Amino acid sequence: MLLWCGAASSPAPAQQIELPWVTVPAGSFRMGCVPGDEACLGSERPRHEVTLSAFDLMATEVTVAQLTEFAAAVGAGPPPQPDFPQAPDHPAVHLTWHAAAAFCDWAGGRLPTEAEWEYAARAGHDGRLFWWGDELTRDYANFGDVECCRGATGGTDTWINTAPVGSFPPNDFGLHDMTGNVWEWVDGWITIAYPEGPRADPQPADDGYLRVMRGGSWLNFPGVLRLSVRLPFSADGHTSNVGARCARDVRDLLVTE
Ligand SMILES: [Ca+2]
Ligand SMILES: [Ca+2]
Repeated sequence: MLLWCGAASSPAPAQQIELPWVTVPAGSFRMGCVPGDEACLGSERPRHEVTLSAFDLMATEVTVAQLTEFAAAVGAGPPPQPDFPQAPDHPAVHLTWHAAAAFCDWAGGRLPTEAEWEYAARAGHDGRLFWWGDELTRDYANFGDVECCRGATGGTDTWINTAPVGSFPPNDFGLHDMTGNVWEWVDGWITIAYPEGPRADPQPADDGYLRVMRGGSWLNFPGVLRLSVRLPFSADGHTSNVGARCARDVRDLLVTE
């Protein structure tokens, strides 16, 4: 099956799998580089107002255990392994965009839009480089050495490679590892810049050349861990620091009188 190395159609209908869904509340935020961010790139501009409806997002990255269950259910064969050991509660890696999208589809969800991802990652803290403040710290995230590109440890971060998901405190929406551990695929394609002006529930570009990953990883130096960073990457690319997290539309609430 081509699932692990290239494009594949949705392999099976949605299955019953227990995923740690969190409902992200509706709200507005400022998307893009925060003021004073000297590392800001053109693709992160202009900073603009975005209003979003509520949606569900996984509290953690997709795990090795979850991906293994998916692979077995759809007969995809074992997922690619990195060259370091991973326990079942570590984040799945070596996911192509297509494999990530197929997993989320199978699980009854979808990949988050970039706006959903950044809104969820900021968790109500506009104007900061990270949800907890402006300083990247190993008390909140698993990331790499200051010199590109190798893993590093310190403080709460005792992992050279991937850490078990949820090893660090959640943000104020209850989401773990939005910064660091593994990059996370989002829906849509990279653009050279954001459109001007406020937007409501923006849908991603539906055509393009490269897909987008967000959040940085265990391998990356601090500059690319900033919440506004958009990393372009081939949809067929897969490396040992690329994973995913699924979103889904909020289920209709049962209304009672
Ligand atoms: Ca580390
Ligand atoms: Ca992550």
